[in-house]
Amino acid sequence: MSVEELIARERVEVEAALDRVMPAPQRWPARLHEAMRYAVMAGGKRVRPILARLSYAAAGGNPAEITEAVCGLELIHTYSLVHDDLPSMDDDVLRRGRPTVHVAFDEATAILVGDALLTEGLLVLATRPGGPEWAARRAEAVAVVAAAISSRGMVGGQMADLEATGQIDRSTEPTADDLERIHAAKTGRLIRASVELGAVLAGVEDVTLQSRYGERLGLAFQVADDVLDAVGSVDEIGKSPGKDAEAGKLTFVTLHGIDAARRKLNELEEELVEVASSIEGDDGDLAAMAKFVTRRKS
Ligand code: GRG
Repeated sequence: MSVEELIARERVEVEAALDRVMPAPQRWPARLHEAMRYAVMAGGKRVRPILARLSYAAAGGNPAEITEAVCGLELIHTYSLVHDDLPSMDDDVLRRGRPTVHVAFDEATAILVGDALLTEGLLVLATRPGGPEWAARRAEAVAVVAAAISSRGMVGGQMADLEATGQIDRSTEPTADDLERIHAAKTGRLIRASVELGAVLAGVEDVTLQSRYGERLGLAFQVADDVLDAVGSVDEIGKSPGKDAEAGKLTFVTLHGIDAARRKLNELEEELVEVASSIEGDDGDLAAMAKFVTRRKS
């Protein structure tokens, strides 16, 4: 099976589970639930829940057991996108190929959609899979994901990114090291946590290799995003391209140039394929995902 077929099959499973775990759109207050669905059911790549399922399968589990639980990652990821698009942050009008939530609804609703998706995501992780035999793994799962999105992880990375861009007062000029640290926190931590989550839910005690794979994949994901912002079209990426350079943003491309960014992606791909091959039980799907991320066009 090609990686495209693998992802297409995975996405069907994840999207059906997302539909089951999300509150019904007509449920009170309907505006909020409609807007949450508008944000989530908009054709994202579903990379994070897919990674968690593949990592669970690599550890010997049947991924169907955890599909609803790992939808928590997608709800949390979507919250971060909705808030990132707000006028006070990136001020984006397009996401996943359609108007952002604050444009399609309004800003207050978009803030509440983000808040509600974050909460719902953690609730999903705290309650699924159901049953007392999963209690310890659920608790560990919530801890892994909450740490990843905390002020020391994703939210902290977003803060540092706003400072580095100069959108918020900064005292010193950002360096290449600052950039790697921001990428690792803002984008990398949730991707790393997704790979760790699959292993934690499968009862793996030492997740060092999964952490390494997730950490390098997170960096590759961000470098690929920087390349796409520089050379992608609106049809390919579903959002406005060229925004990084326009905003004077520090990215891998604005700092090192497009050729260095492409070289970095090749190096990361080689490293990822090697780490994936040493993750016990992996049948090549994690290596295929690494290639998908480093070569992605959307
Ligand atoms: C606002 C708390 C808060 C955090 C925002 C992740 C993030 C932090 C902002 C997103 C900004 C951004 C465009 C980062 C680049 C990498 C990235 C996370 C891209 C979007 O994720 P994809 O490509 O999107 O997985 P889809 O739509 O496929 O789910």
